[in-house]
Amino acid sequence: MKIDYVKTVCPYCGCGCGLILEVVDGVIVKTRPDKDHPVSRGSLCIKGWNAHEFVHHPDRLTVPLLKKQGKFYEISWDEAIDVATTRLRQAADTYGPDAVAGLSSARCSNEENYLFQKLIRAGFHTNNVDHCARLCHGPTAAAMARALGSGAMTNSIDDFTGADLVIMFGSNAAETHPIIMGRIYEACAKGATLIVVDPRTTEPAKNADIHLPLNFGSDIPLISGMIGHILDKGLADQSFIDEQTQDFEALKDSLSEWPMERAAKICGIAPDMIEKVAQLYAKAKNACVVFCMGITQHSCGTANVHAICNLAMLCNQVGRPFAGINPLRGQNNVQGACDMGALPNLLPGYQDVTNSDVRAKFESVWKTVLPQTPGLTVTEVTAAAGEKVHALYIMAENPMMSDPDINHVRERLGKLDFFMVQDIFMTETAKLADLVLPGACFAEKTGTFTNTERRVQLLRRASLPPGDALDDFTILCRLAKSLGLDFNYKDPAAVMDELASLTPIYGGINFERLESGGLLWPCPNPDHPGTRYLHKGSFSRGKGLFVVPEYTPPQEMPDQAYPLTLVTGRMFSHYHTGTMTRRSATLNHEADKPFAQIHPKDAKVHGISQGDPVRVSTRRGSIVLAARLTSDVRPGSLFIPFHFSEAPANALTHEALDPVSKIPEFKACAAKLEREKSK
Ligand SMILES: Nc1nc2c(c(=O)[nH]1)N[C@H]1C(S)=C(S)[C@@H](COP(=O)(O)OP(=O)(O)OC[C@H]3O[C@@H](n4cnc5c(=O)[nH]c(N)nc54)[C@H](O)[C@@H]3O)O[C@H]1N2
Ligand SMILES: Nc1nc2c(c(=O)[nH]1)N[C@H]1C(S)=C(S)[C@@H](COP(=O)(O)OP(=O)(O)OC[C@H]3O[C@@H](n4cnc5c(=O)[nH]c(N)nc54)[C@H](O)[C@@H]3O)O[C@H]1N2
Ligand code: SF4
Ligand SMILES: [Mo]
Repeated sequence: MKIDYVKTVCPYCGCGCGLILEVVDGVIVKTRPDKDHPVSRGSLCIKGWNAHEFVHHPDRLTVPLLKKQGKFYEISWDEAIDVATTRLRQAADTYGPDAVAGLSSARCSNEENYLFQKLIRAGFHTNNVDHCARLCHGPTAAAMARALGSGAMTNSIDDFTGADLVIMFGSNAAETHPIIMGRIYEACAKGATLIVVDPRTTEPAKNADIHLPLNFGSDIPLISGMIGHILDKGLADQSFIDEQTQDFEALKDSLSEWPMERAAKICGIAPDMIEKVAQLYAKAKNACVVFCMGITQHSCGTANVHAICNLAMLCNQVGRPFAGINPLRGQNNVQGACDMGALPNLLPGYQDVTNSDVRAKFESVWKTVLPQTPGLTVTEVTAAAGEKVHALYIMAENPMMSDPDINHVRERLGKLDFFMVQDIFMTETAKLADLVLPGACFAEKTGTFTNTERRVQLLRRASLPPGDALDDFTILCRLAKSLGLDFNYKDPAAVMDELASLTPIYGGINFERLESGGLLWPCPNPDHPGTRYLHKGSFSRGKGLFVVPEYTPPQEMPDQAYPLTLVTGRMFSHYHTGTMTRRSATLNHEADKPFAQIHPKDAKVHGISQGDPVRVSTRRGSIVLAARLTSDVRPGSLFIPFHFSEAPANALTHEALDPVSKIPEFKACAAKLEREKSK
């Protein structure tokens, strides 16, 4: 019997915890925490403790599959690569380069993301490449890059422990970033004040010093009320504003629109409470803002993030250890997928595709001519299926569960000439594909992930992929070579060397340096120790930019026919579209059925008791699930996690988009509730 212990990184959330996989004769039998890991320090959440459970699941895809007359047939890799090459080329030859689009993945490694966007850009001369960050922190990237010069967390995870005040907007980190929540509680134990802004009474809200249960989508009125009060009381840091920022006057002028009574009325929080929180934030020695999907997944998501940046700059609570603006990045490698340029307007390292010097640099190394106009976003790609886009390649995303209004998505994907999906399971999306390629999971590959604090970390292979499945790096190299590209990389380390040579923020990173705990970018050269916090002394863009946020309420408000507000989101033991966690016996045991959180008052109106089957409907669709009565949701609202394919929340959501970042409004639409009659 051979036993190995392999150190690697958790495949779920952006905390990026360290795992030790115990491997007996090639089979992973256990996951343990890594006590030496700088982020998780010997802890893990329930998903991390059970991260191995889906790996050897019998449902894993093991052979390439080709659909003929509606049925899948097993084929060889040679044939699969041949079909992919021919059909993708055919679409480009018939309709032009932009007829091809690719969705890359925040679940895959940096090296795989780098290769994916290079394959799409160099192979087809289109910038139609994007990934799920669009559905997540797209507004953060747009607003923080504009206001500060970088869309990343300005602090590192350890910084939370030194803050005097933490204010969390729309983040349920106890369930979604549990190890980071632990650090925030560590600060509280040392006396820090915790303020939670969330319409629901989440676990962080229950443990907070102050919970502001604001109305849905009303963060701009709340923050505007706070900013007005801070100015009235002379608590703004005027010398910081004068020296380090610009356009403050415009923001100041815009406040005439937000007298306290109006702000308070729209957000539903009493004026004295808004004033109290404003004073606490402005007077704190070091305050960290944390925010997540409650801020971004709105049709005014980008404006919401601008409001947060304004507040922090006004009070000089950014650019120091323990003080800053911190979007908690969701997926294990969503920071990395963005860093790698899996985005339609940016090449690796946030270098603009429209800049000819930037293109020239990549063209000389990639030996190609790059397209200069930005491509389509995730939400635009599906909308253009069958019109502008005729062939689509998805690596490790499951839009038939994660995009808004999936009935519409299904219809559109059906219009493609050619659709290929590379996944580890036969997902709801893969079922619609013409060609399905079996990839390998985190435990079966080497490479790097970049966590939410910009920490680049090594993944190490613990077991082999099942059957004929191949790791995504190998699949991408085979496909690229077949397309005539020069993808002769010896291994993922060689990809990192190329990307580091072209991407200044990763310039000093290589696999050897990552052996001991990882490096936080920017890390521009091989002697650089990495960067703990951003915007030291001045903002990355020069002066911090105040931008007046335009407030727009949610696009679909409750009315007579659909009187409730539906909020969708997450729960502790499951992850996203459930492909992995719902195949983990332990995690599924925690929650094996879809449910809706309903306030007892609303339940009473409809004669609903705990556990009853209920039907939730919107103008898009309708699902049946169990009632979970709780006063954690406000009367007049419902909360449904989107992890359950038997009652997919995205059958209900709508496609209202934030005009700047194109993120859908997952956090609010109008719904109705009925008790489902027993059959
Ligand atoms: N267990 C688990 N962890 C995960 C994930 C998972 O699927 N499962 N996914 C990962 C990913 S990719 C992401 S992006 C993160 C997301 O992590 P979070 O953003 O923390 O999770 P959500 O449940 O989407 O939403 C957070 C909160 O926003 C609140 N909210 C809704 N509307 C508003 C509003 O108008 N204003 C304010 N202030 N708050 C509002 C909701 O009530 C909810 O409690 O989690 C990551 N971690
Ligand atoms: N209603 C509603 N919808 C939402 C949200 C919400 O709050 N509410 N949140 C949105 C957010 S923030 C996000 S980030 C998205 C997430 O949306 P998705 O990215 O579509 O969701 P995942 O389930 O993470 O899908 C990842 C896929 O990759 C596969 N996979 C995992 N690892 C590997 C690998 O190494 N190789 C390969 N080839 N495949 C792999 C998994 O099996 C899975 O099918 O959902 C969005 N959708
Ligand atoms: S907190 Fe996130 S990274 Fe850490 S073990 Fe849990 S899911 Fe994995
Ligand atoms: Mo996300």
